[in-house]
Amino acid sequence: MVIDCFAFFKEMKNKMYSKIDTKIIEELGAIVGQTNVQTTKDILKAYGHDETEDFVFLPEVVVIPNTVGEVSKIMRLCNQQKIPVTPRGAGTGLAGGALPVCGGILLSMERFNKILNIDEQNLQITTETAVITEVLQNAVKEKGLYYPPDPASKGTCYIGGNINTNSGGPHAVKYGVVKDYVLNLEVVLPNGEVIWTGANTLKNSTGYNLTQLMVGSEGTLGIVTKAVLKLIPQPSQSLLLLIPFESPESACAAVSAIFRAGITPSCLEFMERRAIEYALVYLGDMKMMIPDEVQAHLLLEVDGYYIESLYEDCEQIAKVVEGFGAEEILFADNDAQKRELWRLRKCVGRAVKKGTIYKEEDTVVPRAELPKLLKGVKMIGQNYGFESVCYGHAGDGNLHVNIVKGELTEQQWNEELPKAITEIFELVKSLGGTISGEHGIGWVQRPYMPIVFGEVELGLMSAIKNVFDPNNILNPQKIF
Ligand code: 2HG
Ligand code: ZN
Repeated sequence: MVIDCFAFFKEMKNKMYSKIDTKIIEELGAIVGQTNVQTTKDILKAYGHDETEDFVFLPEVVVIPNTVGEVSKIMRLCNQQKIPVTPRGAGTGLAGGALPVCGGILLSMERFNKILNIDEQNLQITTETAVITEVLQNAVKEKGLYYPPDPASKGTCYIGGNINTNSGGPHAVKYGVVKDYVLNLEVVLPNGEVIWTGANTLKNSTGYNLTQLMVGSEGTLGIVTKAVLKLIPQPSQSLLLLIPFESPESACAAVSAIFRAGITPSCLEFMERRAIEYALVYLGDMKMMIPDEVQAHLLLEVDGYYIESLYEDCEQIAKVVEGFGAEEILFADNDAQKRELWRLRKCVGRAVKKGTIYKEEDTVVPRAELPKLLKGVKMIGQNYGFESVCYGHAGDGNLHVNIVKGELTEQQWNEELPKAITEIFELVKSLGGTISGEHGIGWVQRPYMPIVFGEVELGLMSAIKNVFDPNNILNPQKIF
């Protein structure tokens, strides 16, 4: 679905924003070099989407800067001329955060791709923000160090995008999410000012925390150009278990019991049967016999330094899950088996989306509420007649719900489904949860923010946006 711009945005744009004319194009070329200013339709389309459904919004121009000074000059120009700017990393976002919904400039950060320093004494890394997450992880692993946050898209996503959505991934359950590793950020503000938000310290109680305010701000408060991140020592051992259950709800109930037994897995993922079935079809080269009675699996990893204690943990876990009807546990104790199981888990999102019209929800609740959440999602699906495929980071209480259009009519999909999603989010809220655990709000989840925030809270967020970006030129129409 190629949307040049909704009529509403066009009308609003005419009111609020200036059109980009040849003079502006020349000024941009003078800043970044004419070859880094692109206006051909194929380029505009290539940069006009991320991984959110099939949305494509055409920017008026794609600009690819190479230095913080260039970003600063571009923002100063756009702030003066009231031109909207959408910053984009690798475009792996799942909530439309990088969609240029108001046209204007699509600012691609792809050339900010250098690791600047790995400080082995202080266990810190200073990096530009278009470094691929897995590239950064491998660079520090060579020095025996570990940067744990590992979104499923870690092989393509940029660290800058992870910072802007406060990403998580399977290892967050033991090691925390991106915000737990961000110490200091170099940021270009909408008016072109360049700031550093914090200090390269593990502790910091110095005024308001501008660093944490930037983390998760989805490119709406400033453009992150450099980051100083905390590292930890790399664990040397890990074991991976695939635990089958007859009942998805029992699998979810076992999750909090494992923690109450005193075990903190390094990963604890849930996959209902349909999720694995989609993944096996998508991969095509993996054989896995799932007995008919098995309707869900937990994929559980324990890691550390002493293999014996990991085997003891696994014995304890086996006892706990047995009480929830777990069947025979698969032990993956060699790297090849581990790689295969992670390959299966990490492709679920892509597998469900391939060839289906879908909507993706990133629900998160207190861990022990997962069984009620899952039951509620399935009931709402029955009421509205849609298939949902549920999987995700059960250890964090973070359940990804991929809703598949299937046989629904256009009318049901466009008018009834938002009501169903509202019911899912109201259930999440009633369980003490919220509407995004790691994917962010971006463009697609905006309508649901009032379910979890009142006018005062949303008013505070808008006021903060207004302090940073009074002309509303940076990533407009996101979050609110
Ligand atoms: C995951 O945990 C990702 O697999 C979702 O957060 C991936 O939807 C996707 O593509
Ligand atoms: Zn996820």
